[in-house]
Amino acid sequence: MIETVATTPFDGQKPGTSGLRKKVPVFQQKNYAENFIQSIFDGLDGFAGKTLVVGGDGRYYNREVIGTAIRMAAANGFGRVMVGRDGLLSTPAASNIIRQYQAFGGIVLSASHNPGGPDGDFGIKYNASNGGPASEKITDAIFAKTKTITSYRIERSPAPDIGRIGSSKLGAMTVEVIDPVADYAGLMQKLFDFDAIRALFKSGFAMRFDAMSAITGPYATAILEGLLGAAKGTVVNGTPLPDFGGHHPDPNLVHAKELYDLLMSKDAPDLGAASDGDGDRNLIIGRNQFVTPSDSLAMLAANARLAPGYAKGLAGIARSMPTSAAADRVAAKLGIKCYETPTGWKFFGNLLDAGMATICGEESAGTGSDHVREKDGLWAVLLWLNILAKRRQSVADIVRQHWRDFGRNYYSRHDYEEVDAEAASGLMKSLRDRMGTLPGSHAIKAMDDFAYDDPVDGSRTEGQGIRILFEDGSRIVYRLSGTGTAGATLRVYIERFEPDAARHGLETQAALVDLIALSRQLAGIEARTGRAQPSVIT
Ligand code: G16
Repeated sequence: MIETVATTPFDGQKPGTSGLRKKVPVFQQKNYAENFIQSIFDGLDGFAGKTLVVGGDGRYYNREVIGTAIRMAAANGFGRVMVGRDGLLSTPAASNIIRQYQAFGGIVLSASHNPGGPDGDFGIKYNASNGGPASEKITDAIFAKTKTITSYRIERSPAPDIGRIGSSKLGAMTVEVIDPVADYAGLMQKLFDFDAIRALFKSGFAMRFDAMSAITGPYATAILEGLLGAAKGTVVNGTPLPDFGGHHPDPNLVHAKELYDLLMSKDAPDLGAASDGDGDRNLIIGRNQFVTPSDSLAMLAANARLAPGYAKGLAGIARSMPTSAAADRVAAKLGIKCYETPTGWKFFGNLLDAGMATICGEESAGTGSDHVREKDGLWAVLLWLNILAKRRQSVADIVRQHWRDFGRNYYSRHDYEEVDAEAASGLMKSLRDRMGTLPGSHAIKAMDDFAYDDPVDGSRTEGQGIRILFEDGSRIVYRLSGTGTAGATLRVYIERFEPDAARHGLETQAALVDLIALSRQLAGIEARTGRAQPSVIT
């Protein structure tokens, strides 16, 4: 029986960089999740009888909202819901399922790398039929619906048991509970040389994969330890927990410090890797060699042909604007285009759909390709393994050689988290106001507020971050995060290119010291936010 429940709009249900992300207690308010899910359906057209994929990263409150989403999908006329067993699907696996089964779209429950638990974060995101995060056109339509909603539709009967694989009915709709790992593992086997990677592990290659008590545990265990023969215990923190074991499932040098310390120690394995809450980010560390996400994108692109799935070469590379220009140098050498998009994986979708780019990446620990329409943590790890299996060199040797061939982009991101939102927007405004006057001073060549004209659909996206470009090619970028749930997070991206191989061995913060000081001075960060130091440096 379908019930129509009267409701009133909530303020602030505007999807950010990647869906709607809020604290769990916000989502737990009566009708809050229901309003947003109904607004998603109301913002879409033509899904009657079609398939919706539903899954999440297993964080606290996942199961409850999965049940609600299934009941609402039934009441709104979907023909079938495909849901991962126990409501689990990594973000890239959800993207794959949407594509593989030609679903109408998908609802992905995740707040990615943000902490979980009763006081942690939660999120809901809609992905379209290409498997990618909804375009701004769709998220704008959804947001408009959240402001005028008066009722939502829900099936009265409870959702079926999602703990067991199989098919059942809810009203007129079929609910299909699927193995969350199988199709994804099949896709990986098509892209990579599993025999070569198996031989690498057989030769004694040692690795540690930290799943951070999040979604990639089952995927990494099945693929690395199961299909590829990595030693038992290669995957650590492999059981997804609703609160991620009380940790912050963000694979960076702050939150994956234990892994970093191991890789810098005398007991280091050959490779250390980690993924985040929903499995789309990655961290790559070789023995004594951290690889920045921007460098990783460039190195994966430069070596992609070693993997069967990319043997024909790349159509193009795409990176988000704040990501370093290391990938641009690879594209230039390969004679292909490098596209510069705003932050947000959704901006890669059109380029991938149009066959203009094959590999994409972001400084925020995301890399991926046209195999799905999300970034993909385990994919990046497997491509690194494929490259290592073919080149039989250490990560450090591959990195150094890459810098010798292409030059090194010293690069760092400084985050000032949870600062006062008004102070942060005041800081951005003041930079914008000085756009005409700063160039000429401090060896600044140009300054702009990044805007993107999508070459496929012609749409224009403005106000995507303030870029200060220096005469020697260095760069400082300021933007406000679109994924935080408390106050504002100011991100400052600092980059300097070093062509001279004799100067490639500097410590990153030391190599950027002058630019870092200038980044604080130009924006008046301490005066405006009260922060003398960033909260996180990556
Ligand atoms: C999301 C987006 C990414 C973006 C990242 C950080 O990732 O999909 O494209 O780079 O947020 O965005 P911001 O700088 O606005 O916080 P995820 O892994 O959180 O879904």
